[in-house]
Amino acid sequence: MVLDKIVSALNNSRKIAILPHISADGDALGSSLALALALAQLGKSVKVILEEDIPQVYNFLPGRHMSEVYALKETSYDTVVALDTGDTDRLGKRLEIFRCANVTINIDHHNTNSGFAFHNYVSTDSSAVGEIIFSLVKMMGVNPDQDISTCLYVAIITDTGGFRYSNTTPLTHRTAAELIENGINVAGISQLVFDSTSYEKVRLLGSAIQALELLENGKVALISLTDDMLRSTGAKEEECDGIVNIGRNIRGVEVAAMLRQWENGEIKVNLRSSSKVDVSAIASSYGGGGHKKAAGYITKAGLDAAKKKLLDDIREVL
Ligand SMILES: [Mn+2]
Repeated sequence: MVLDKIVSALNNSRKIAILPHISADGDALGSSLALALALAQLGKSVKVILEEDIPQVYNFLPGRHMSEVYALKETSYDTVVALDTGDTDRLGKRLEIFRCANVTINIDHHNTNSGFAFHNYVSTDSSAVGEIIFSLVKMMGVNPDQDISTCLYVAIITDTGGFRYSNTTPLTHRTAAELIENGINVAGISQLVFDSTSYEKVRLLGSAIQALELLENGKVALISLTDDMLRSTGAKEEECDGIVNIGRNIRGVEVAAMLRQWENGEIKVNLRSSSKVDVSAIASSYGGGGHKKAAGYITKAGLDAAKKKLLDDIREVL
């Protein structure tokens, strides 16, 4: 089985790099830090290498001292593990580290995963990569302590929206139950992850709601976030995270989209589906990817053109 091979590959490595995807979210970060903490217990030299700083909301995660932002310094690792990463584009500049490793491992749950490593374990039934890492850590012979459990719990609650999304399974709850048995602070973690917002983000939410367009007889909700909106509210880029859900939560909406125009002109598109529409198929047609109900892509088209093309794509599948 692939996971057994991954365990022996990790056992045979001395120096390991763990790479979560760019714009790392709770699952990518929590899984990466949990695996790093477990490997450190086995005496491995291990680092989590990030594309950007850890978003403020995750600044409480245990094991964050084992992470650093990639600075093109070091590329020599025996083994590199990509987590929650659908394809090599999602590694950004760190693709260099990946390319230079002797052994490469890809552990993921996106149905669009391209199988880009030597060892590929892609479990689309897993709610979060954190759920996979929980099994892996135990297979490695490490007992998840409170720190590892906290990281994995964050991974799972963020990818399931607090056990609300359709990816939540009996195993998700069983895993969470074991993590709680390991002594984590459920209320404390939930508050930090879900119920703690900066004033600037609240202001950004206000302008996002103002900008929301309801189209196709209320079946499509679209939000465009401009630099101007970020500047005037003082919100940070990372605080755009989750804003797409405002549209998705409107009764009758089947597909919600958030278009975020970056300074370099590129547009990041986040898609959510609350119906049978498979948004990962739309994202894949632009070279992006994700899950059936949550996906994304980046396009170089202008904002108006990107919007028009996306609406055409959605209309076709509605
Ligand atoms: Mn994930």
